Amino acid sequence: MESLSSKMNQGQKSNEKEENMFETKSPNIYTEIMSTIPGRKGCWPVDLYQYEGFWYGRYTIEGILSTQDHFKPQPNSVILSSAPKSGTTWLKALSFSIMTRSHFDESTNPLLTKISHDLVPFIEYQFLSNSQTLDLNVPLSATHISYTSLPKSIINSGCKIVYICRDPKDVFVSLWHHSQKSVTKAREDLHLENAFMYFCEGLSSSGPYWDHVLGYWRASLESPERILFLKYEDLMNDAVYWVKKMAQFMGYPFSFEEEDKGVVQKIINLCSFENMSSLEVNKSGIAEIQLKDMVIRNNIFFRKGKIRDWKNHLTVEMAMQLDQITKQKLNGSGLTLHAA
Ligand code: PAP
Repeated sequence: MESLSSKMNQGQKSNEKEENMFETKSPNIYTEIMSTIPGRKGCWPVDLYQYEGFWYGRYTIEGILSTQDHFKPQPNSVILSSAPKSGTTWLKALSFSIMTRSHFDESTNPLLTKISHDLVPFIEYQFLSNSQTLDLNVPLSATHISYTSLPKSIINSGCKIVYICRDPKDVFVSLWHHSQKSVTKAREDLHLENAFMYFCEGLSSSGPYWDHVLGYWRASLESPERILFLKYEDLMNDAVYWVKKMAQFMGYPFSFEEEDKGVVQKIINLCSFENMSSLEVNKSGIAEIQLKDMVIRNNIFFRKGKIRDWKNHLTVEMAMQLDQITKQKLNGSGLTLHAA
């Protein structure tokens, strides 16, 4: 980790072959397979295709196929997983800060000049992006892939997974806003009511949302030492407890001395929505990682960062309908997904 700071600052990528997690970077061979996969066009800004029971954009599926064939985690890798709009950007920032805190403080952290998505790559997009290798000095990566479609190498390696979920009502509202300023083609004509219908049907990126959550929930019950299951709302309500829990789980526990010095709170403050969304890089920056030459503006990942913003967008009937689906889907699982 000695070279981490200079590498981050210079934006260099390692050339050492053994550091390359991937054997190849060519998703083109999967294009043919895509033609056999059922799709639903014209709903969201990105047309969705169903793969192993979950809906994804076409490039995501090509990335998943390639990842399933080639991804090789390091034994100490930590994979951050979520369905979109559940708290991914925040989880990446917190995890990165926890792991690298002996190298950076709150005034030197690379998060001050890079969005967390550029520091913690998605494994399924790595093959599609312009970058050749991952900087593996920080053994962190992320994914929106469902538990059942994760590369076997992740399951078999026993590397740790941190999963985050969120009240589906807030996920939906966040997703809908995202669709209005999408990285591909904004869908200003996508009315909230129509998007709501698709979401309830399970038709959303990495959806059905509930199935995505349940896959990781059940796996976390079976292997709690391997999968830490978090809720956005818990993290918001008691960040100190959950950040300490994350650090412990990831193998980077805070020492008493660090706790006395307020390191936990400093990380929480650094990664807070208020701080992150006020940084120039996140207000007007463009993500370095490029997917098929799409230009991704960092500010699309920062909107309100609040619990229960759904109250400003959903009718009482819509909220009840979504809660009813959530109740039915999670019935008997021991999991609840409401903001307390
Ligand atoms: P992604 O899966 O596409 O990367 P993700 O980060 O999961 O997106 O979701 C974005 C949501 O997280 C936004 O929620 P909102 O639309 O309800 O506001 C965004 O504002 C919120 N978010 C981003 N960063 C933070 C943060 N540091 N703390 C809390 N919430 C955050």
